Amino acid sequence: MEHRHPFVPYTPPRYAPEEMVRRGEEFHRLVRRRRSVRAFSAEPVPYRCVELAVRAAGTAPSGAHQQPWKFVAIGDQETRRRVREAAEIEERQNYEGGRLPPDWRAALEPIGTTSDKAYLETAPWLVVCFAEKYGRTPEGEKVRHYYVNESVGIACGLFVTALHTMGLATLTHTPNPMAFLSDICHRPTNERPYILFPVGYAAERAEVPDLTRKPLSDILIPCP
Ligand code: IYR
Repeated sequence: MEHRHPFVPYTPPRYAPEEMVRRGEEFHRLVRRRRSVRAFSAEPVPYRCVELAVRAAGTAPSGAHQQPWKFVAIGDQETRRRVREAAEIEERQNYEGGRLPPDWRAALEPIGTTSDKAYLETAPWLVVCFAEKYGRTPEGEKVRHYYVNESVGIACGLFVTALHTMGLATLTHTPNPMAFLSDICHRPTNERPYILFPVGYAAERAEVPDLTRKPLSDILIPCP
């Protein structure tokens, strides 16, 4: 038997053209100030803020509305220490053990990353996003998921933006490989670690590389 959702009216707000532009400019002014941060303050952050960021992430569009994401919030100091330890074991292989291919190393050179991942212990929260490669029916049958990467990527974009709007900092960290996160977070095999986010306030004297963003003309192309 085919199941269809009932359809309900949808009436998003409409704004006058000047107001549309004003709102767009205001949002851009907000998001342009976001930076990936690698130096965090140890100051506690209310769990409520993590909740709100995950709520925002959960509004993302997803393939067949399957919402194939799961966010695990780690606040406990000892667990954060274990994550740091495991991540650094992998990263030492990458940076010092020669596992990073030379072109990848060269691409990272300008941002100055190393195998030291102290921020994984300093930030008061680690939030691990898992992507559900497939789902399960209540009877335990596998359910195929569609566009998992696209869906979870958009959810993570909303997560990052929600944190930024609250004045919090994060970093999209993808320790490679990151299977250890499944063990530490006790996640089942249908869930693949996707991004590890340290969440907190930027350290008082945090510095970020002086990067510039591509001009609009490089990223918006009128179709010829
Ligand atoms: N996962 C490593 C390497 C790394 C890769 C990319 I692409 C970056 O933008 C930054 C780092 C690390 O976290 O150091």
